[in-house]
Amino acid sequence: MRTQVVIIGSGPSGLLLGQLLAGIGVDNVILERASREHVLERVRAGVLEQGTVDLLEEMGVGRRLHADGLRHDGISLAFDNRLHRIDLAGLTGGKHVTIYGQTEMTRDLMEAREAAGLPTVFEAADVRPRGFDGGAPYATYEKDGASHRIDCDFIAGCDGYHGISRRSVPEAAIRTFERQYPFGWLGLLAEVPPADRELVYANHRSGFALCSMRSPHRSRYYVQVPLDEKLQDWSDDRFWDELRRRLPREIAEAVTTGPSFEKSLAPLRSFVAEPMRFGRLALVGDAAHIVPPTGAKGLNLAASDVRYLFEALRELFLAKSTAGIETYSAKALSRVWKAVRFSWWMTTIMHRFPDTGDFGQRIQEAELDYLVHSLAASTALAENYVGLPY
Ligand code: FAS
Ligand code: PHB
Repeated sequence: MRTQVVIIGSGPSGLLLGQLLAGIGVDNVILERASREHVLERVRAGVLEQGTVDLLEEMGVGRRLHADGLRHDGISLAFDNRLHRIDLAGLTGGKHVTIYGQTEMTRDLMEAREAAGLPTVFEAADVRPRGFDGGAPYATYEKDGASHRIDCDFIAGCDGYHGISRRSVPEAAIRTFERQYPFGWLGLLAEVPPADRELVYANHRSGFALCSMRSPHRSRYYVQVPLDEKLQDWSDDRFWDELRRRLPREIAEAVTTGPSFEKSLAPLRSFVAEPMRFGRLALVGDAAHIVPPTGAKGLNLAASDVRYLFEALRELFLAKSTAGIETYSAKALSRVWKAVRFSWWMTTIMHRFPDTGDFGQRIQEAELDYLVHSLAASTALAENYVGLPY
């Protein structure tokens, strides 16, 4: 079999890229390790930058997003039992974010791909990108007891942090940068109305908490937990008590509790692999970088990588020029590192670190006090949160 681009992974990166390439007549096949159902049931991100929304609209996949997405012009930071609103729109000349679950976005993209009759191989086992350091890349995989090969002109590694693409690059050709945080996030989804109109990020002596949402009837909450925490030790009641303990009274009293229908534990790390291209293989999204979800950047960074790689591949296939793919990595990394910095910074000021000490605690309190009372500091937070320009 032959195609122009093999895409490894059917998450947001792979689906966004596949849809854009098909739109300019570039054939592509997605090879996905998991089943269609498994990909669709994963609960992850919830905040879309305007650039990500624009991308979905450009590819004609914005109908449900417009109907169900919630426009948010601000967020609140909570500490010392007080709430401080950051006026995102007012501080950025009207920019905002849209609340729309990654699960819904993945469904929209998958249904659009299927409606266009574009091929995705689900439950493709042992996918391997090969020959990408030369001019004849191809991918192999196992399916239904048979081995398969797809020859192509380019391979997009959209297979996430645990994928095969980054691990297929010779160790000497890649450099990684990592910071692991000494805590994780325990997340819960419940069919209850949100505690506030907008998101609330709370810094409390017991730890960080986040009040988010998916719709006016579905709430998404997180609490910071130690790394060795066990999901089975967290009943719903324990979660609700701990969440409310960490919130200012006015928000805690507004929390509607109810049975959770999803609970998950995620470790937090910052990770970047450089470069993001190796011959005819490019790394995209979580395959190349991971950010702590505090700044709501992971999914949005995947979308900006896709935008850069799509422009590069359009040049390659339509203008027969390799200039775009040669600059893809530098362009993408410039924006990646700014988002990695912001996510690291927001994580350090909003979480309790075990080794902070008294001095560190006072510094964090001064940072927060300065942040919410300085126009310059609030503007810096706002312009990063809504998304820096591409
Ligand atoms: P993904 O990991 O989403 O997709 C990779 C795909 O490749 C998957 O479908 C996987 O099955 C497939 N795959 C993996 N290995 C393969 C192989 N060998 N062969 C074939 N296919 C393979 N971001 C935010 O902005 N806000 C959040 O709140 C947030 N919460 C998160 C919570 C969790 C638990 C996790 C893990 C991530 C979270 N993220 C969040 C980040 C997340 O949204 C990612 O940024 C986003 O999914 C990136 O999309 P992809 O790059 O497509 O990677
Ligand atoms: C979410 O709703 O899942 C969410 C929102 C904001 C974040 C992280 C996660 O910073």
